[in-house]
Amino acid sequence: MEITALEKLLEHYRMMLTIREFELRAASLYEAAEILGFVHLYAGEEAIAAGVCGHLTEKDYITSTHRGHGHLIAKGGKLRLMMAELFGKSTGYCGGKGGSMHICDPSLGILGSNGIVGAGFPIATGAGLAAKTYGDGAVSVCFFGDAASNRGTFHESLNLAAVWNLPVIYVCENNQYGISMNVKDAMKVEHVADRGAAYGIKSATIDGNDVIAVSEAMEGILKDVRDGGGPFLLECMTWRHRGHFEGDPDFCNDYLYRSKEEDEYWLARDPIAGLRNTLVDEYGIGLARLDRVRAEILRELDDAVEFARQSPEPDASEMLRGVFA
Ligand SMILES: Cc1ncc(C[n+]2csc(CCOP(=O)(O)OP(=O)(O)O)c2C)c(N)n1
Ligand SMILES: [Mg+2]
Repeated sequence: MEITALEKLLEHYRMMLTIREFELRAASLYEAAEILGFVHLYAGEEAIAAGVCGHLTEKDYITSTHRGHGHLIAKGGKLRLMMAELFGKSTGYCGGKGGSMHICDPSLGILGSNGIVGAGFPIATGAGLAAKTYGDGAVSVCFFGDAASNRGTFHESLNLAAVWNLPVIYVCENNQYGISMNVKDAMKVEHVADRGAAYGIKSATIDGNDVIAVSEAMEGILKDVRDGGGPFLLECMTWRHRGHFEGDPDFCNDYLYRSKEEDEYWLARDPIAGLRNTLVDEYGIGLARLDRVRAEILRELDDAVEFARQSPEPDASEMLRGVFA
């Protein structure tokens, strides 16, 4: 059955809000010390994960980053298992040994988040090589940040993907900062997408806070890549709403490295508020209906948190399992 444009937008809305509410819940649980370790939140960048993953199937691969919750949820990651992993519980995706930055689920094509910046490039490129070798029509998507494009793995991977004509889409989430460093201080070209030309890779820069723009761009790119057109570098301009990590003193209106002006400029372009306005103004969707969506999401999150709280800690005997030396 053909899915209508409105149904698609409502799906995007539900997905983006699920990610946002998951992140806000994670933030408060972190503050309450129920979640430990490093947590980097994706709030503000939801349109990219939703717009990109909305077109992928389970046989397609993604690699994610340290800011990965949104990618995983959009690719079908289970909230209960994700939350339990954040809690470090044995029922989590990695048995509680990975935490926020190492969740993976190969059965969903999620080849892993990664605490090592730029580590996803060779993994996604290898998955693209596998897909091409098997001829199974799968595509590999590599999410990465602006700062990660300064790593050698970016350049080596894009070059190989171009030379081997691999079905890989490199999706840059340009939130304009690598921790506290502005992208302008870290690279001389204006856009990460400019770097595609050096390797003979098609590229584009789009508004990463507009889920419709991301989804439309992705639709065309995916068709071309699946038809054997080779890799693509898609740069999505965006903004993280919170600090680099939970506990970053820049957050809470301290503006230690980002200015109040740029923060306000981007907060006014919140991807979820933008889509909400479109749904209400252009499609006549009532606010009550959107509120019901939110209430359902919050109930799902309550369930995930309760599941995580009730789950047992990993047994000490688990400590060395899966460790290679
Ligand atoms: C190889 C490596 N170098 C440095 C770090 C420390 N580090 C963690 S996140 C980060 C910045 C990443 O910025 P970007 O790629 O733009 O992603 P964002 O955090 O903005 O989403 C750095 C330098 C790391 N984890 N791995
Ligand atoms: Mg960045």
